[in-house]
Amino acid sequence: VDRIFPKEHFKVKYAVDEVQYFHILLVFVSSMQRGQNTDSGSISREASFEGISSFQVNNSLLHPVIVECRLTKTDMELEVLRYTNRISSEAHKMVMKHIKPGQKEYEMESLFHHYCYSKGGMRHTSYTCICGTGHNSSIIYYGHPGAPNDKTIMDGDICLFDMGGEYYCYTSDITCSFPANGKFTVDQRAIYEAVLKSSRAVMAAIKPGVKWTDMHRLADRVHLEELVKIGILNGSVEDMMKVFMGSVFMPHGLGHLLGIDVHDVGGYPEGVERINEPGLVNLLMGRPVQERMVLTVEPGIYFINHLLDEALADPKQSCFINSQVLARFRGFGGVSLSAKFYLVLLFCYPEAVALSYCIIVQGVERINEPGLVNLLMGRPVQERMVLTVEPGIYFINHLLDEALADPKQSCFINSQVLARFRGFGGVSLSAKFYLVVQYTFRLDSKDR
Ligand SMILES: [Mn+2]
Repeated sequence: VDRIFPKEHFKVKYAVDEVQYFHILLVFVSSMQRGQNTDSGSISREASFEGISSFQVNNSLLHPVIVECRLTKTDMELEVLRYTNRISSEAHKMVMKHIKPGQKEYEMESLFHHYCYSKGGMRHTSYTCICGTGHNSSIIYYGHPGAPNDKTIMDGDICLFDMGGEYYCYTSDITCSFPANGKFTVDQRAIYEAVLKSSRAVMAAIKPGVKWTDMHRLADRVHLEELVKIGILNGSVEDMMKVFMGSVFMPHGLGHLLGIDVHDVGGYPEGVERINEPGLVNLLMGRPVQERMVLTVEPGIYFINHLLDEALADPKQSCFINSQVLARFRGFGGVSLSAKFYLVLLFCYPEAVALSYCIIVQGVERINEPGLVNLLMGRPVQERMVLTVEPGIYFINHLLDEALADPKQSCFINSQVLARFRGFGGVSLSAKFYLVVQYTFRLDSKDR
């Protein structure tokens, strides 16, 4: 840190009533909180610091209040969310322009990141990019470390790219489906049109007061009607709804709250129960739609082998399936489209984790003097250790000020010459250094 800003600076920047430096926090904070995320089930990390045990702590009071604050957005929050969505949309378009069969899925992920960061200053994405092509587009959370977008994109593949950039914690979540070679097959177009239709039906029906669960069912209904037209299903859509046919093709929820988290909090406050039926059980929000909520509308139709097999094995569902036509869609993948929805249209506690990399082995004490106290290794150098050598000289204002204020140090300083170096910055160089069996190798400069 070059400058330690006064408290007033943070008061204005974060619009808060009270600011305290960390070392004062101990005597300042009187209550902390924790709470459960209704989506992940995780318990939020509780604030803690040395000495917290000497305070009376209520750790349940604040959570529901913060959740409600995050549920509906202020005008300024909406502005940031519009920004993240605009840049992410442009990034998706850029990816579409550059895709060619023969490339790897991760090249598309990388392009998306590059656009978001270079054009939008968005260093992070809201979640791991999902770049499913071909059959991978039916894998709902494809792209995770076990399936890291590493397939070669083939001619004829349908792509389902679900990616969103994040700006100052504010997220976006955009899904596009399109053919890799730029030309829909007849079947791809039919499924795409079916999903587009459900998306539009929901967008037309959504308004303050409607139940989000009803919107999910509406999307299911449109999908089933369209799948009948395509010939994959036959019979009464009403009867299909009774046996949850919709969830065979859209196992996830229609959409979710969006904000400081991509699956934002507040979907199931106390008193709102999750509906325990296929599909709907995965809906991340169960409450009525309100003004200033931000929701994603992202219906999809997927051909997921194990779900299709289950449906075919269940007489209550298989009676609606035309298995010959369905066979044509095995391996098809999936199509999903998302539209962001603001009804007209908190607090950000990013988990700032201070990592301390102290390698302290039993018996090796850290030397408690300025500079040396920050040395990350205190033991003698040994063979086969790998160490960096990275000295630097920096002109850090508050450190220089401290030195000038301390007679023991200031007596050595030529303050006139030093003044010239204020604002200079710093210089550091690093060399990697190995001690291998008594020999010291200094790497060539090209290897630095
Ligand atoms: Mn989503």
